[in-house]
Amino acid sequence: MTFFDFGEMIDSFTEFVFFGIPWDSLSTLEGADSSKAPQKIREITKNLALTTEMGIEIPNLRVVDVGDVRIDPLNTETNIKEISRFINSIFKQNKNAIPIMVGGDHFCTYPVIKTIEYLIDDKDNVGILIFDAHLDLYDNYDKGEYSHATVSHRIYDLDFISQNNLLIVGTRDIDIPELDIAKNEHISHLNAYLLHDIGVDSFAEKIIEFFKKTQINSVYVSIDIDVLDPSIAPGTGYAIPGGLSYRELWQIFRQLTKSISIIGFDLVEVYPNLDLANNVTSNLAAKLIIELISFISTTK
Ligand SMILES: [Mn+2]
Repeated sequence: MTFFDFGEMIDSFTEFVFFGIPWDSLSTLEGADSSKAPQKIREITKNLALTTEMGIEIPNLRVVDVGDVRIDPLNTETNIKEISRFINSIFKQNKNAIPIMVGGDHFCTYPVIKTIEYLIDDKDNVGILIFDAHLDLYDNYDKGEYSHATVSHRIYDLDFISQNNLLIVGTRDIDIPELDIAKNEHISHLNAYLLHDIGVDSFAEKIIEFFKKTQINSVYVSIDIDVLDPSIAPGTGYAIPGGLSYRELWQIFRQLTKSISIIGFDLVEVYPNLDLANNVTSNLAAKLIIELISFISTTK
């Protein structure tokens, strides 16, 4: 029994559907493997207590774990199709389900958002909020147009995405070509240092204001674990100093869910083989997921 499978199968009462994408082929790191993260993060929940920080009983949250998408490490196009088929089948069983994906490298986010684009009715009111140390805005990287370093650019290229509904938060490791793209296209990002300048409540307010000013009431959230400080999340590919604390991200989630509805989210870039022996990063990931589920559930 893990945190994510207290429901047996998807039915009309299911609120959240949890699944893994064990796909790590489009990372630029050698010798690090995020494909083991979905299973690791499930396992780690067996050691955690059964209430959230606010005292919500986790077994009462209506989450169903439907397993992992079947991945062919060598075939990007096949995987994109398979991910789409997998998500379509979730929505066929319950069209109001909130999908929760655990990667895999950050590229896994792209096929999820691309599929959701076709499944939501009211695209004009939906935005994308990415938590990441990086912009991931390269148009091409060494593996071509599909890479974990190009994922934000591919998302930006989707028809329903523009500079008005895409926000990247927690950035602090930006390359010159990416910064040029962000400037030329007017893509907004909130650097991590700003949080320390203005405090977490104002920082969360800035995120909410960004979406509210274009009448966006629903967002899909993508969390690259490297948005957090590597001192608390060492099991990731690029350990960039100056990241958010667990408490800061938790507080942002708490504030955000009071004003904006979250239609799906993912957590990517956990590399269990780079983690410490006590699995601190997977533990953090499991905790963030369950706390965010409970914030979404109690504000609906
Ligand atoms: Mn990143």
